[in-house]
Amino acid sequence: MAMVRAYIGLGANVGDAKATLTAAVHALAVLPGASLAGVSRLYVTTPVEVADQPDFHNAVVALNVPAGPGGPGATGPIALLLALKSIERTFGRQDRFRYGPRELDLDLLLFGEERIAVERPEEGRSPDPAKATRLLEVPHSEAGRRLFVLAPLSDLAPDLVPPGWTESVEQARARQESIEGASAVRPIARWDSGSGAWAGPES
Ligand code: PH2
Ligand code: MG
Ligand code: MG
Repeated sequence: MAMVRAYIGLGANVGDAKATLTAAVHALAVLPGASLAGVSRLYVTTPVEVADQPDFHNAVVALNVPAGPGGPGATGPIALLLALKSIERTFGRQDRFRYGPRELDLDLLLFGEERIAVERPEEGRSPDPAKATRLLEVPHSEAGRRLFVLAPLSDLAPDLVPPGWTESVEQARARQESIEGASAVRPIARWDSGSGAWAGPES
């Protein structure tokens, strides 16, 4: 089976975010056919879009997954998206307003070299009608403008030029850092693959 490298953005700011993201890494690693290819540092980040909410914990995971095809028993990007939504629900994700606090957010950032813009399948939609019909876009439409995505992604793939981008991840990170300021994302721990956890000064 052909494999593809996917990158998934992880975020949380409700409950024990570090414990949640650690458990989410393990949930991703055991998805059918998937294998863990890398875990970024763990960051504490200043909230964007909606400023009046607790700081987030953010990270990025690299996952090798079956390339496809779709259809029943599917693999591929839509199947992965649905698996991410299912993990979010398992971790008690409540539906709140867009950009608001969340127990766990798993965003499909990149799926190999694929550029995708499709309607979300029924099961992947939000019950909120305002966002239910939003397209699934890969690369994630906002990834290039968010330091909380670019910094951890650059830990794993600094030289990668995602499909449709005109710069590398590290170039985008540096540009976005000059806009948001370096203090917007604070690395607090490195992933230790031996123990399967982030190990940092405070842990
Ligand atoms: N997610 C959002 C909105 N704002 N801010 C930070 N720092 N980190 C996030 O993961 C985040 C956010 C909606 O997905
Ligand atoms: Mg998100
Ligand atoms: Mg999301």
